[in-house]
Amino acid sequence: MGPVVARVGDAVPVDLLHGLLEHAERGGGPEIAVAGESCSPAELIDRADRLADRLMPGVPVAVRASGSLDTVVAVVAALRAKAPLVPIADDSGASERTHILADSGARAILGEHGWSDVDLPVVTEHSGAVEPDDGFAPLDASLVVYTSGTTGPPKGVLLPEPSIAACLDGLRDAWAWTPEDRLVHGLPLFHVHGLVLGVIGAFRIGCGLTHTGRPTPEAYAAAHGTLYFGVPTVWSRIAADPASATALRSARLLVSGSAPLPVAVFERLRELTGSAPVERYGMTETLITLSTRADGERRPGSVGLPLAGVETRLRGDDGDLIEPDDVTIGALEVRGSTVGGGYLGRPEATATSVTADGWFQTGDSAVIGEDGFHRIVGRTSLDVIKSGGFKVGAGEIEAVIAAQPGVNEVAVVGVPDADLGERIVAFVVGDVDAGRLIDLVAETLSVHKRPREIRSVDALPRNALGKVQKARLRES
Ligand code: MCA
Ligand code: AMP
Repeated sequence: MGPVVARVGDAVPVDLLHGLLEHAERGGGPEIAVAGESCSPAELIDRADRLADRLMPGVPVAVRASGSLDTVVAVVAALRAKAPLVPIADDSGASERTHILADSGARAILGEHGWSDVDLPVVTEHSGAVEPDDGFAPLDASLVVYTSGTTGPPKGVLLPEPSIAACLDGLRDAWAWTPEDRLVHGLPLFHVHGLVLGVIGAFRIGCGLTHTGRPTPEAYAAAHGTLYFGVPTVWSRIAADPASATALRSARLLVSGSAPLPVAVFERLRELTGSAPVERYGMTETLITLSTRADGERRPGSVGLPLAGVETRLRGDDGDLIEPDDVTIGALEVRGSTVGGGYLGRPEATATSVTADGWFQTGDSAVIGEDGFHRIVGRTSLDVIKSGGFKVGAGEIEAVIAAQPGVNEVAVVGVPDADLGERIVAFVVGDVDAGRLIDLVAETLSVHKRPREIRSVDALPRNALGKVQKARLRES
């Protein structure tokens, strides 16, 4: 498969890999460096196309998404072959990956994965192939990204090419993102932030990319980029390390997202790096919808304005829409070209996620100013936890812990935490070994979903109807 380069002005969307393909065709272009390994755009396309030739359009394949060049090759290969890619967390436990592989219908895994419990065919650059399959309805999505909800196991979100293209083009505009940039981050490649913005974004724009491996302050400082992405936990660790933070003074733009950036971290970063960070907001289901702009005001505590092609509105508790007044809190609804294709195989969940007139209900509470700036003020459900920028459903963890002998009752909440934003805490009634329970969640779901703390309690606080009062647990 040779590089086929769509040109600006062709029917939208041009290839998601537009910028990378242009470099590969011409030769040269910026280095792609991932956790210490590097290659040129042409070398990357060459490797990816060897793998892509073994895949089939519309037939989903999975990858164990680690922060490695092999994962980036798999991402590019799947996009080249138009095979929907299902990224699976590198630190996933057995039950979570079994669920995702079965639910997504992935036919193969790209690259050697080292998971002894997984027996799907393996396709590499040099061996294996996805076989034609009679009667299979091809999936129309570039990615299927799994995300937690309030209850049940994670759901697969279909992300078609036009939604991804619209999101990245909106960000290009908001952040004045150009091929002259060098993007630096160390985010996981199994979520939208690191994968869509942090890899496909760089390749659509055609800028250089350094993935640092673990996103430590020292690694960010050593990378010499112009554009940096991080979750608030990463930024707060950088803000607490003045030597690393001041090394970012030469960067053009520092971008935070995936969870609220504390105002104190925003101010400290501005002081140490000489520039105020840009904050943007999004969801796996809608991709990025709001951002402050490189050429506009960067207001602490604000996620700015809708991207091109996106509209927002607020709905009050009484069901009526709220006029932007900078004060009244409402449930945030969004619609527009970045919104994805719904949940794979879950028509009911897809239908209930949108209003009758087609707006996606984010589950976040927000305030909108008369100037159009948005502030995210919380979530409508305490059963969705954001820890280190990872979204975790309380119900997933409760189900694992409740099944253990000795556990009579359990409730999981996100407790405010200076480093992680929220720290996952399980309140357990019963006779349990706390360390064992933590390990069990890590081995069953994923390491990043493990509770950081187990608190033994005599009883869970309940209201008159018998419902656990999670707000009281959160404050206890
Ligand atoms: C600790 N470890 C364990 C256990 N405890 N391993 C097994 N069992 C245990 N019980 C190991 C871990 O594997 C890891 O090993 C090491 O201890 C440290 O882990 P941890 O403490 O969890 O890491 P951390 O330093 O607290 O992580 C902070 C982080 C991380 C790096 C900021 O939270 C992170 O990468 N967050 C990014 C989340 C993100 O990208 N979200 C985007 C989704 P080792 O050292 O070997 O690894 S949101 C999204 O996409 C939307 C669209 C949006 O808006 O962006
Ligand atoms: P995910 O489902 O993992 O894509 O996470 C999406 C959720 O992350 C949103 O619904 C918000 O709750 C949260 N989020 C993302 N960006 C921000 C931000 N800048 N400020 C506050 N919350 C955010």
